[in-house]
Amino acid sequence: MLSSSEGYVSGSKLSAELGVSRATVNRLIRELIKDGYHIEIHPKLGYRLVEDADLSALNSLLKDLGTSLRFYAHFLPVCSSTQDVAESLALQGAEEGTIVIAEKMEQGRGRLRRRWLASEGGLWFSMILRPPFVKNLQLITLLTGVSVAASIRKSFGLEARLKWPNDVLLNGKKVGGVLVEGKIESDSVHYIIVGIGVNVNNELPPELRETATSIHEALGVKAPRARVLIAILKEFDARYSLLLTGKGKEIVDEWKGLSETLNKRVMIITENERVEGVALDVLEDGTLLVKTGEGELREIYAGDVVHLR
Ligand code: BT5
Repeated sequence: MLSSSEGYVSGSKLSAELGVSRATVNRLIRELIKDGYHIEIHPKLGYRLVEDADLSALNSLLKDLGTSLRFYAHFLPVCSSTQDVAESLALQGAEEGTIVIAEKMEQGRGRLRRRWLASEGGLWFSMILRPPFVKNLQLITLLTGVSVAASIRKSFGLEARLKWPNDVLLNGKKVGGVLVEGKIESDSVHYIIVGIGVNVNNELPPELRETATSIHEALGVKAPRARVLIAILKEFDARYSLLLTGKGKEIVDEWKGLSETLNKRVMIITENERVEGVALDVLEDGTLLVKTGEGELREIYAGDVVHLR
């Protein structure tokens, strides 16, 4: 009701149409606000949904998310790459759960220093982690992708899927990407920076229109970014706990259930070669298993996947 009306909707109208008391309306509105919806409350006029508020006032929402990780956000109207800002904070000792979020990035990046285009209206953020061990860190990429896909599914009912290793897809096009960087020495992790980019309400530049999409494009209306962010953080928190407690298999199983890559003919482009075959499985450490035309089984640790059909 709020999203289909331009202005305020009165508490009495909401309570009459929903068949619940005014007190229940009030409680539900406060729950929506906690979930990241920006709703203005006017003592006489009622409630108004602000379509996509800016992200500068996030910390009041992050305070009591009930997650194991404690999140704290630094908001920047513009920056080079949130990865770089987060890294310098990590080097200064910033705690696990520190987030750097930008309205737009001038030097956003993907893997292998590729460009990530990040204009206003999207969700671009980096999060500092300090996991206590080095084992299975590759799973952080997979668990982040699963968290983004799960958030989009639960928040908007859209069928987000995953492409190995780090793409989130909607209708076969890229809606989000994950970049995991970090500093690790022998057996200790100094920090990990998880970068997450989701096209929410940002306009896609012409060169991406064939291959990329946004939540706005898929939904037909603008989506509240704070809502998307909070959903991602909650989903991430739950799965990061799985990783820390040795339950990586659950992450991989969930990833497989959302995968668009498995059982497809794929071409894998790695640093030194191209491998063509069928994507058979993802192993417990996140490695992709491919069966080539010659019947050979290959384990792929890193690379780009092209879905052939
Ligand atoms: C990724 O790399 O998909 C990781 C993207 C991570 C972005 C986040 S945003 C917050 C944080 N700060 C940063 O500076 N980065 C992280 P990769 O798999 O290498 O894909 C890169 C490719 O995606 C590019 O070569 C383009 O083809 C395409 N691309 C660029 N911008 C895009 C966009 N906005 N939406 C969809 N595709 C895009």
